[in-house]
Amino acid sequence: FYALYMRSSLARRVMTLHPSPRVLDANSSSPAVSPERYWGSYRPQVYFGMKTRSPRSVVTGLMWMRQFTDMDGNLRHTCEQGDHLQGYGWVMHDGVSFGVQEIHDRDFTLTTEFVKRMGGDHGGDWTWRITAKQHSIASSAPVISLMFYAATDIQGSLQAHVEEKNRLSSVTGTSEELGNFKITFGKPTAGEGAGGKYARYNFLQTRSPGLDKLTDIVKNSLNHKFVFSPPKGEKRSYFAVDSYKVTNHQNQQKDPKMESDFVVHQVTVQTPFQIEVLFESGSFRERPNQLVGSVLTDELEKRKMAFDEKFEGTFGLQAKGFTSSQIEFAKAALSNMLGGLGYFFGQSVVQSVYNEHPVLYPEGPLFTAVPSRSFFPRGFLWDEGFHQLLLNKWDSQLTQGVIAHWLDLINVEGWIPREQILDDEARSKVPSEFIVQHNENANPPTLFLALQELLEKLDAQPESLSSQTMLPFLRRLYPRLQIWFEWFNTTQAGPIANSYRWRGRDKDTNLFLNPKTLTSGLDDYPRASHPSADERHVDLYCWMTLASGIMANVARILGEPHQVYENTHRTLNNNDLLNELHWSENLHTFSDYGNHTQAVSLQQEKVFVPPGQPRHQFPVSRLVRSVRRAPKLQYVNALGYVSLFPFLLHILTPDSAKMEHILRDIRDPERLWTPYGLRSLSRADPLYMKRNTEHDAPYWRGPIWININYLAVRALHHYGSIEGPYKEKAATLYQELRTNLINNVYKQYLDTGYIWEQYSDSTGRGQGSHPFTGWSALTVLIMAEEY
Ligand code: 6A9
Repeated sequence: FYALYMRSSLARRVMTLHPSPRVLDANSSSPAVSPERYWGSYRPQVYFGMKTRSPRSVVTGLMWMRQFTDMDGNLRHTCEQGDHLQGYGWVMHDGVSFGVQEIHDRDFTLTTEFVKRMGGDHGGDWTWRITAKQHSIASSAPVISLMFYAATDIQGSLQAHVEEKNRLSSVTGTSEELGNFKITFGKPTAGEGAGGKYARYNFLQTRSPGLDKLTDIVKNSLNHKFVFSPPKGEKRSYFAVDSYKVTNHQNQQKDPKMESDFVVHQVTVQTPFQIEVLFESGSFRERPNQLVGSVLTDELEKRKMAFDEKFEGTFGLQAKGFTSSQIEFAKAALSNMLGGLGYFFGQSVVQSVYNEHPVLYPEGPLFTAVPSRSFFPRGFLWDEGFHQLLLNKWDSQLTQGVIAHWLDLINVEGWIPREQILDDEARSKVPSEFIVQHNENANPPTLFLALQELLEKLDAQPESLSSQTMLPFLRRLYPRLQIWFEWFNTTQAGPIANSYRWRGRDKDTNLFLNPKTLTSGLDDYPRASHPSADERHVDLYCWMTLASGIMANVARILGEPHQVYENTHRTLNNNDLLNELHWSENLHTFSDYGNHTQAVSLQQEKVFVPPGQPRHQFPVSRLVRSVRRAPKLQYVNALGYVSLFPFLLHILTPDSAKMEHILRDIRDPERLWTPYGLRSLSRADPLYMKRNTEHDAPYWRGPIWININYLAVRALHHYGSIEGPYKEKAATLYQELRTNLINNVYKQYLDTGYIWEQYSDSTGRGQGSHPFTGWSALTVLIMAEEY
């Protein structure tokens, strides 16, 4: 019985939150405490939508489709690479009160703007303005249907108000957190001040089983029977929302979610046109006027000017002589990260060795930026530390809020799930095998980089507003930081004193050229060929060196005992220990250590599928790993990002003779140097640009990643400005690498309309998911030379 009891209590630990008081009060996101940040574009996964920072918020959004085209399925809603848009994203966004986005569809551009206005007790009002223009005057102007919608998510209700047959003029509604509100749909005009336009209207009012189903509901309701018949134009039938039948199946289940209201207002009109949608909060009683038309235009102008001013004040790109086009690019990069902030609420699916099956983590909110609105519109732990390096320059309060949300997700063990897949919308984008998060798995604690920035700001501007909130913030954060640090320090400890090892490497070694280490963030970067408990990883060693140093600083600032952290930091920061554990004298580089052989390759192999499975009588061919020479304990011969970590995180002393090798490898085109930035793995490495499996293309085995390049430029700047024998060399490389990175990311943006997940080391071309305005947006900091 005792054993059983122990087992079940151990099994609960993974899903038990840490008991220390939360950093964020329960009402910290409420409209009473934080009205300015209540409404926002916190739905990064849709092209245009808003919600409030509250659980199960009422959401609003936009879908659109072009009429009279052969193109089937051109309904746009969630950001999808498959839509093949020529580019989309925020060109201005202040993270709080307004944003301007441009969406370039095939032959027209939609500009989506929003402006908020404070008043009342529920986060105030806002207005949207959608402006549509065709690309080329040569062809006939496209007819477009905009579908504005509002949807509840289990709680709250919506009522549609229809006038003139099919035109939905407004939606009124009420919900727990918003009280009463009204959404009014303006009629399309040819532009501000211009007259009305011929338009057709349709609407849909139905129930939805969940926010992840909205696209399907609209698709299934489309009917081609409606006629578009402008005064002087051709009569043509067009697609519109009509009716959506709740299926019996759904009815029988009595799904509480079927209580959710979903209302769609469709306007079909020819470009050019402009439409406004006005949200008014019931508790906002004394508004001077409505936020529409010229009032809206004036308000937008004011916000744009304020944005431009703050941007220049923060990053100084004009003063540095960048062209206006380069500055536009940088504004778009920042704005996209701000516009990519999401508010997610729900539960992770987690598992420990004590759980036979995955279990649900407690429900909770996460306010976070996301790496990519199309492909990964959710929170990733180590990405977030990089995001906050940029966002902190713009708005430290925001950074504090985001860090607080992440640390409030920590469990009693001190573990934070790496990838946050919290609600149905998020889950709908992830294959099931990737959903479960395991509690032995880490991810680099980059939030310490962000904290380092915050501490520097506290030091430099002790009087600023953010510094005033900093001490209480740090005080509440501290117990959680302690247990987080402790979790790394114990669960990721290495085989010998003061060494560290990433857990959670791929287990099935004969299927991969090199078993992956997803937890390190560098996925397929080559590590020891045979994962074992004998491994030690140099990047993790360096992360722990950084983390212990920041822990010591925070403890000191708070007047808490800091000796233990300081000792750890002093030990790890000692270059003798670093060299002893990780310098390979043969290879002249810092390196992982483990059970390793270089003599591996993927070979075609004919295998018979076991009897009983389909096709078992036929041999199938698959790739398996062949190992030509047995592995042995040794340094892992790979030269690339991992080798650079002692330099990247400023652990090397400026007079270290290792600097010589590092700077040489960096500048060597046969190794890491390219005209577009530093490649992730040396060109001379045996695994350079090698696939890991049939289906796994090289990822961190050559391509250029901006997060690590940011750290590299930052390190060159650091070593180039402190005394030491390599000062000059570092300063020269700094200029070169900085220029290459800026030029390429900017050029690719001009060429393709996007900022990308990574860049080809042979052509500089953007590749992988896009838009990727997570860490690739750090280019702004490289331009601004803010490190
Ligand atoms: C797969 C597929 C629609 C991989 O930027 C997020 C992470 C980084 O943290 C990590 O360092 N990316 C990098 O190596 C993307 C990870 C995406 C995993 C989800 C699901 C979705 O298909």
